[in-house]
Amino acid sequence: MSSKRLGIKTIKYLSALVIAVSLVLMGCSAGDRSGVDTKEGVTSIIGVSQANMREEWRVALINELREAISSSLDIQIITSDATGDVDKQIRDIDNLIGYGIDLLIISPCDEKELADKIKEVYDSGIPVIVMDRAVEGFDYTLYIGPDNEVIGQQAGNFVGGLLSTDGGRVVEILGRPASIQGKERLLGFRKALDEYGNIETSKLYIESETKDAAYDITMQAKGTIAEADVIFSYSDSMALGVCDAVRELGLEDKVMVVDCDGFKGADEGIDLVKQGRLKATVSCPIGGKEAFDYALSILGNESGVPKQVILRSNLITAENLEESIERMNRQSNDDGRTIKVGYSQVGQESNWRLANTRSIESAAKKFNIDLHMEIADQSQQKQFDAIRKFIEEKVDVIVVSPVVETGWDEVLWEAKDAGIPVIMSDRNVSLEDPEEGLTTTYLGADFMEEGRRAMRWIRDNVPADGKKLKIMEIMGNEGASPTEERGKGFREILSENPSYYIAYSEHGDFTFEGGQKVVRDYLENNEWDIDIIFSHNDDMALGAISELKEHGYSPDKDAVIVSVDATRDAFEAMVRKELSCAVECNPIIGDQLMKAIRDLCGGKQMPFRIITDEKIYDQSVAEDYIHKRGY
Ligand code: GYE
Repeated sequence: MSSKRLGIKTIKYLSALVIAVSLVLMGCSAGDRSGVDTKEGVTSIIGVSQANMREEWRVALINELREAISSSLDIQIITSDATGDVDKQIRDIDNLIGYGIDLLIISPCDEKELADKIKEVYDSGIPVIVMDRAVEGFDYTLYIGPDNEVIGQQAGNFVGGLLSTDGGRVVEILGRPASIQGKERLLGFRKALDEYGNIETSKLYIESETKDAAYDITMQAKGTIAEADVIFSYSDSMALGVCDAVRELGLEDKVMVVDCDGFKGADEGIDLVKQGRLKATVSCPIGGKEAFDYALSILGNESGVPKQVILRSNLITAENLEESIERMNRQSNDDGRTIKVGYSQVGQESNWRLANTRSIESAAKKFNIDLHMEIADQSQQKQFDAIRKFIEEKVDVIVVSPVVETGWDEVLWEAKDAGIPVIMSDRNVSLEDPEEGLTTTYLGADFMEEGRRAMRWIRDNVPADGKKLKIMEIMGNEGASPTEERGKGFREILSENPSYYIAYSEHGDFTFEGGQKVVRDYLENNEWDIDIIFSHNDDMALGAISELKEHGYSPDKDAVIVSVDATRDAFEAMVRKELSCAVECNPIIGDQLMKAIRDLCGGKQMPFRIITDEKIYDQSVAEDYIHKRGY
């Protein structure tokens, strides 16, 4: 199969050239600090581009950053307020760069409009932490923010629970159009409410998501409001307008109001719950302290900085108000004591897994963790047995890398009843009721994105030339989250590219032998007519390569082979021109995991998810990187 492939190196070189030229032309070259009145001893300047300073929580973000930085004499921040204007935010960013900042923290006015600018800064070599609203793609250093759909689900679950016995009427107050985060919260709210029967919903639309607009619409809709049991609004500012109108209408004792945001200011979510005017609020975590901590790690070139940190939101009611406030303000007070951890590891099925185990074992020593690891040889029953053993041993924390996604509720309830927190590492689980808090956090990769990257590389580097190219998919073990999600991500991009299709798809269970068997079985019943192999991991790809050569075929010529993991063996196969492309899935997550465990035991609230940073490599760059590979 001949193909005129533009490798990643060529694309990167061209884009870097364009960036460099544009930065110079736009006078946006890395600035000097002559314009900045830096304090004595300042070694790094962090630029903060805030979308606006009109919304309380954005002011709170700046205050959290300032408070965090106040203890660091060698760091200075320069903040800018875009006043909600995209063009001004772009100018603000150029000005901050002109001051010679070493790192940019940005909360974008509009994540779509700012995506190119953020990429431009990131590509220029200045680290970028994006907050609150994630831009499309991954062209930034780190994203820290909430999961707005989960925030809506938490509100929906609460309202559903309120009305589950006798049913009821729910009125939604929403913007027309709703903001991005509003849409995501409504999606989660409705998904959760749909789980409850006998609840009627109606919608009141407002032109702007403000207190006054919410007040006006609530007053105008007096009849509807008088019939309602619950009014839902997805922001504190709208909720205040609703609460004022409900009070004006004399309906406070009849109608409950539930919202999202849960900010700490006067007449904001937490205060309104305290006043008894909100039945519940779901907090939207701000993340200023987390952003600063990670900024220090990035400026210090520390390894293991994740790609995304999805902060945890909490349902706050009058009943749990004090505890919620205490938990939100609690910082990790890690006393350095030895922490006993029970780790249930999937198995030893691949080089990736062996590297993952080594990373966890070495990190445990670094972080004073007493690690008890049990290898399950890809058996879920063995994992159940290990978890029950850890419970008996009264470990402080249980960590699980689950062989499959489902079937974990019972044993996780046993851990919860024993008061032992459970962290999901590398792979995640699918629980019957995710609300129950059976797992504390998930630390691992975005497998969907890995699948998308594989198919995007094929689309961009394996031209169909008018033909329909046949793909063989070699999948991991059935039911494992990397198998399910890599397959989904791959198919998402495949569906946009009709010149390619999956002609054959079989499980290879992430092992070398499994990859060999898939190719052998195919050849027993078919002539080799596959154009592309997409393998869910390197071991199966290398097994497929071995089998093809056994049958006299030439990998990369008789089939372009794309794999996931990017282990050293994969790089060697790319240097040999046998493997074409390797999508990275980083197993070296030991340090991040042990830091999360120490934070957890120190009392700090864990994020929902910590997603690792990953790249993609092909033959054009394999020689450049092979000597730098950590696994
Ligand atoms: O891709 C594979 C290992 O769970 C991400 O499991 C991990 C996968 C990895 O066997 O090599």
